[in-house]
Amino acid sequence: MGEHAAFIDVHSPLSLLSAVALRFFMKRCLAVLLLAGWAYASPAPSSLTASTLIANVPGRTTVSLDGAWRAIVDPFDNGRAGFFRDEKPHSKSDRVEYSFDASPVLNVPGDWNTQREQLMFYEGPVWYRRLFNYHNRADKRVFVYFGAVNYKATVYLNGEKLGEHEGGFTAFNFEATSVLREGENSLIVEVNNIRHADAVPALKFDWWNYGGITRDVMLVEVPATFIQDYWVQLVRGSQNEIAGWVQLNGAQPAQKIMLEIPEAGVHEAVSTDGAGRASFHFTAKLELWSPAHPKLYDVALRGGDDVLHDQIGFRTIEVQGANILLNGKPIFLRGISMHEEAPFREGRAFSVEDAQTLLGWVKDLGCNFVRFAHYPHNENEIRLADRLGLMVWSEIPVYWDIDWSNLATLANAEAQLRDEIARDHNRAALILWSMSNETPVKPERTQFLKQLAADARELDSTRLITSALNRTDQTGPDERILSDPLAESLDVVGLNEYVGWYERRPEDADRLQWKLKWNKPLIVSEFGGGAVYGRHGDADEIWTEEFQDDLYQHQLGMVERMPNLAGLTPWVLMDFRSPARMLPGVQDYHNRKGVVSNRGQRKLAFYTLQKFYKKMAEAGK
Ligand code: GCB
Repeated sequence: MGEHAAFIDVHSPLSLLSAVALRFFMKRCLAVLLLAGWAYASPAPSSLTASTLIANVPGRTTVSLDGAWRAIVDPFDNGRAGFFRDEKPHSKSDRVEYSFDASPVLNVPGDWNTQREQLMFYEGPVWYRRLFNYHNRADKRVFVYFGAVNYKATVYLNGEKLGEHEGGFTAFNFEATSVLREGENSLIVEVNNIRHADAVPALKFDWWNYGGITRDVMLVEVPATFIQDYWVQLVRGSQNEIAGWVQLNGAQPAQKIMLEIPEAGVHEAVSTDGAGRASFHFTAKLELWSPAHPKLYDVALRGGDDVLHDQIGFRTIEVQGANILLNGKPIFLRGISMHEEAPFREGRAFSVEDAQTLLGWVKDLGCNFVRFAHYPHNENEIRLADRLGLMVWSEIPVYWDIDWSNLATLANAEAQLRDEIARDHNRAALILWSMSNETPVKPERTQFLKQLAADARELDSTRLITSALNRTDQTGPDERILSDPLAESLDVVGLNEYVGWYERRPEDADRLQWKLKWNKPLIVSEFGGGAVYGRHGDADEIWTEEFQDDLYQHQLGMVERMPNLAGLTPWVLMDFRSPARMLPGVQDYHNRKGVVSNRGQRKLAFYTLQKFYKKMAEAGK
């Protein structure tokens, strides 16, 4: 008997009753679901609310809470009964069955998987505690800010719950002002990385499910009324008109705000309304940001007691037929896909040094573009891309199959998209928001993704919308058409294809002809094959560098012939950990499609791609 059948013993009268009750209950559920499905089929309900994220934390007064946190691994989730109280026995007869003080530490930022061998495969709750001293300052408000926690975080300060956050790759903050104590404070976070069918991503994905507080944690100190967010960008299509807004948060929402870009002679005064909001629109003579000239301006915003500086670049990004135009001129995106995986030590990448190494390799390849797969990456990476002149594709983890008909899942994806945009909307490097990766074509999925695309356009009218698609139709033995109906809602079409790896032979790429149903720019957002660094053999011997290199040579010949090709981001910069890649001696739980190994060694395909990009750059692409 299967283990599931053991749950209901239909021979006992009580169980029979419960089985009938269960069936009745399931019928009711089905009716509710059908109704919900009907409601869902009519205009998709957007659950977008304003983001509460504080923008530009690197430009604010912060106190770092990084470092060693006490951590209790709690596989049965017993801690919910009260770990957040951080109790200690008051007498020698007191029974308290946990102790943060006596528990070992985990470093923050950092995933737990690579910090303790026993936790490599762990999925479940871990309770983190950080004690810190704080001295209250009059007129200041304080927020606890998390760069990212995978996947769910429940945050408590001094025994009080501050809030919950879902989504492993977006930043969030909770106000702590009224809960902070003079002197010692106890911050406790329950982190749970368990996978759920209705989550984003859902149950299966091809990367390690690193758990933990994976990015920086800090206290952000702001004045009683402060500048929460602002938008300072060129109007789409214009090279000298800046339009945007500023949003205050606090009891004195109506203020005079100064927006200054001293180097461009900009000194604009605006007044916020009763909701703390002001819009502006003015002209300025600017040096435009581009890969060849990644110019950033110091932008200062002053309002009430708040003064904030940011480094912002100005550029336009548009499409015209099959072309992507940067600053009004067609540009070819010479890119590579990458995970947020740490070079050399493995685990989640988080630091400035990680970003410098990874993006250094991207630059060495001759790229002007990078795809941050498959979720929003840390702020260090995007800020460095701004400085290095690398254009960026950023995506949310709507990956493979998820629970498309579930409204809560849609709300979750929308919140992740909103917060991704909230953090990065002033970065010149960011040119493309991607809604999804390799999602199966069906009506409920297309409706879900169209809703996300509409949200992204509502939140950001200046950037381009894309998605990595992979459904193609055969129109002849060597002819394919990309016909996913989602493409209709995109500015730029992404295509993942694995000719020579998951299907056919590498040399078949020489004969394949591709067609696109829409006259839109196409980015080949993935192709590739696996190779173990240092393994050599003939070009037809799988897992060798020669095999991967040969595949790249055939692929590059093919993609060059593709209609509307505006860029490519082969899969992938560096080998990365994945639970789905088990072959001993070859994969050992790593996806080996990197052109660089996880030890930083360059495979043959690295040089082939580098040569191709050099040729493209010389041809003015
Ligand atoms: C894909 C996915 C990517 C995988 C890759 C692979 O299509 O988008 O996440 O890692 O293929 O290696 O199979």
